[in-house]
Amino acid sequence: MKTTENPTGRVIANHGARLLVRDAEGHIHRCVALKKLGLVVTGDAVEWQPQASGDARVTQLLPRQSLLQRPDRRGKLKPVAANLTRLVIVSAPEPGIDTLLIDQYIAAAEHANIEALIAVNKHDLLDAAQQDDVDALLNVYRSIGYETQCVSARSTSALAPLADTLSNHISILVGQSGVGKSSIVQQLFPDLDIQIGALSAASGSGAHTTTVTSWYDLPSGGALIDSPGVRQFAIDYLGPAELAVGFREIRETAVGCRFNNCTHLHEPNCAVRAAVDAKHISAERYANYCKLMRELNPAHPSS
Ligand SMILES: Nc1nc2c(ncn2[C@@H]2O[C@H](COP(=O)(O)OP(=O)(O)OP(=O)(O)O)[C@@H](O)[C@H]2O)c(=O)[nH]1
Ligand SMILES: [Mg+2]
Ligand SMILES: [Zn+2]
Repeated sequence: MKTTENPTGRVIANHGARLLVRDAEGHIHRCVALKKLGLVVTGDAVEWQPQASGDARVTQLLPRQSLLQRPDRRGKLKPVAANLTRLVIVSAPEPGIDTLLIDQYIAAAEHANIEALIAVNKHDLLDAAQQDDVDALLNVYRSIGYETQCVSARSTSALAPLADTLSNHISILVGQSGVGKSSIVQQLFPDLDIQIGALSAASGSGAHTTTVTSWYDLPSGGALIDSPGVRQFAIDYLGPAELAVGFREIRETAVGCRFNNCTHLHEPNCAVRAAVDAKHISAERYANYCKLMRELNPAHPSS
C-alpha cells in the first residue's frame, strides 16, 4: 500500500529531461523525472515531489489514456505527447499540402486510438481555383469520416470553425514546419507570447520555429498542444497488416478481397483495387498506401 501521497500535476512542456509540471492550483514547477519512468512527455499526468533545493522530482507516471509515438533517428519508438483525444493535422498552401504526411498522421492516429481532424490553414492565400482543389481534397477525408476544416490564423472569425470544436478535447496541432500551428495558438491565446516563425522562402521553415511541445489550457475546458514541425512522420514500425488498418476505407473494403492476407498491391480479386478503379477509394490515398507499404518491404515484387 502507498504510504506517501505526492501531489499530482500535468506536464505542460518537456525540454528533454527537464519538465514543466503544473499543479492543481495552477502553479508551475521545474522538475526532473526519475530515470526509471522513461521519457515523460507533455500531457502526461504525474506525481511529483518538491526538493529542499533545485528542481522538483517527478516520482510517478499516471496511466496514459493515449500516446502519440514516433520513431527516433535510430528507429526506436519515442513518446511525443500523452493523453490526447485529438490530432489536428495542419497543412497549408504555403509551404504546400503534403498528403503523404497527412496519411501518415492519420494512420498513427488510428493506431493510437486518437481522433484525427484535417485542417487546412492560410485559407486567405487561396484563389478560387486553389480553393476548389482544397475543397476536393477535404471532401475525400470527409467522405471517409474525418472532420475537416479550412481556416486562417489571420483573424478570429476565420479561425472560428476550428476554435468552436476544441472545447473538452485535448488536441495536439501537428504538421510541417511553417503551416501556422503556433499562429493558431497565438490567435486563440492573444495574451501569450508565442514564437511565430517568419516563413523563409529558401527553407520553408521559420527563424522562430517551435522546438518544444507545449500545453495550453482552453478557458472552455480541454487543452491545445503546439508541437514542432516535422518533415515526415515515419510509421514504418507498423507491419503490413497494421498499415492497412491505418487506412480506414481500405480496412473496411478489404473484407471483400479473395485472400484474407491480401496486401492490395498485386493480388487477384482484390476488392480494394476494384474500389480504386471504381473511384470509391481515392487514387491519391491508395497511392500513399502503396508507397508506405513498399517502404515496409522494399523487396516486394510490385515495387
Ligand atoms: N497568410 C497567412 N499566413 C499565416 C497564417 N498562419 C500562419 N501564417 C504565417 O506562416 C508563418 C509560419 O507560422 P508559424 O505559426 O510559426 O508555423 P508553425 O507551423 O508553428 O511552424 P513550426 O513551429 O516551425 O512548426 C508565419 O510567417 C505566419 O505569420 C494564415 O492563416 N495566413
Ligand atoms: Mg510553431
Ligand atoms: Zn486486397
